[in-house]
Amino acid sequence: MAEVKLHGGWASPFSNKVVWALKLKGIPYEYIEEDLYNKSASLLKYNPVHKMIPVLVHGEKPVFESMVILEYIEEMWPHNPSLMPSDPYDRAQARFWIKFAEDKGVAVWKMFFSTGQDLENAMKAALEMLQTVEKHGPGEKKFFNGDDIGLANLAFGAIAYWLQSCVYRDR
Ligand SMILES: N[C@@H](CCC(=O)N[C@@H](CS)C(=O)NCC(=O)O)C(=O)O
Repeated sequence: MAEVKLHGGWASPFSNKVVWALKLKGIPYEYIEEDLYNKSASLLKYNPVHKMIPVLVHGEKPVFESMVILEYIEEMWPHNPSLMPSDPYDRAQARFWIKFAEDKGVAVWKMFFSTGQDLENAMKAALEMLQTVEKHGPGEKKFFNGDDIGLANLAFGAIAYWLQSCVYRDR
């Protein structure tokens, strides 16, 4: 198997999503912790467009954008376990919730960096997002994919990662 490397950052939920997918599938990889104030030459070489983590390098081929990386991992190593349902309708549902997490999860991040009315708005949006998942999400199912963990869970896992960090805000 071509060598797999991940340029990431411990605090980044985007980076952790990729770590979780690689671990779930048991794919061996080399992890390179990036200092975002002093990015490595490799990171700048592999992600010249956004210069951001995470970047997965498979062989010498870089893949960036966390959800694009997760889809790449799923397509490259589809088994052990599969992280997308096999049924096309269920796949569409999973993709909907992934997009929802991507679009709405940012409200949680905004709670870190805003004050006053902006903070109020971010808190309201974050609460609405969580209530929507509670009302329309997996419900009694264990995971979005039913009994099996999937990419939608990893997308929301990143939000949970932010939320646990929010606990420390202003302490
Ligand atoms: N949409 C991107 C977001 C990645 C992102 O925001 N990465 C941050 C760390 S959490 C980063 O590399 N920031 C460095 C910078 O902006 O220069 C993804 O999903 O991968």
